[in-house]
Amino acid sequence: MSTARPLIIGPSTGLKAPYPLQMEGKVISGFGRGSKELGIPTANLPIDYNLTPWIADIKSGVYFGWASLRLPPSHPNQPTTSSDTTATTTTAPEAHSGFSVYPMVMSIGYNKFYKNTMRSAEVHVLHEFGADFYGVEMRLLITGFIREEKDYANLEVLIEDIKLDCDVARKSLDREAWALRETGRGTLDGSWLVRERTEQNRAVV
Ligand code: ADP
Ligand code: RBF
Ligand code: MG
Repeated sequence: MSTARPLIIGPSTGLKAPYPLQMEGKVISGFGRGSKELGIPTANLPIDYNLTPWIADIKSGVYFGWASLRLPPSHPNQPTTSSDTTATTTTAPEAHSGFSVYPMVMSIGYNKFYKNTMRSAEVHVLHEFGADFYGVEMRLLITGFIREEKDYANLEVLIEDIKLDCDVARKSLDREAWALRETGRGTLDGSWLVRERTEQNRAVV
């Protein structure tokens, strides 16, 4: 058993500095360790120290927040072409950029359990998808830190801890000051997640 830890992170009044942190990129292949088979697929993002300088200084561990995905029309979960109403209700009606918003939990670190030598950023989106979304644009609004990265005696206890992280993320985000204004359920500004194009993209076009 893992030791008891709080199910809610952060004050009910809202995020604390330095949050929110933003990150974006296209989903890449990870280590192929079969996270999916474990029931915890993680969408990996490249770490770019130029675009997100803060990532060099941030401590390794588990973070939570909101993710947006620009799923192609062919994807079964694309809100405008499918019967997936969950995504539609969490997306701003005025957001026509094609991004859908979901809660997420993520790991930034070396995966002590696997003794990686390179830092990775991997996101478990708290939603069931009908198909993979490799190559898709993902944006993250990181709202807080859950816990430090740990080593584990075996895979079972790692998975148990990750499931608890998912509960913590869901519960913590399910408060007015932490839920997105774009979902109609909160006051947190998530406009960056769904907007058409970021300043960074604009600069390279
Ligand atoms: P990899 O080692 O390539 O990252 P994973 O087993 O971690 O493989 O699976 C990750 C892939 O699964 C993601 O890139 C994405 O395409 C897909 N996927 C499906 N559902 C989810 C989800 N809820 N969260 C994250 N990725 C998901
Ligand atoms: N790996 C670790 O070695 N230690 C951890 O504490 C750890 N925590 C994680 C928490 C979350 C929410 C997620 C999504 C992943 C975490 N990982 C951790 C990474 C995990 O090892 C990785 O997803 C597996 O390698 C499965 O491929
Ligand atoms: Mg992965």
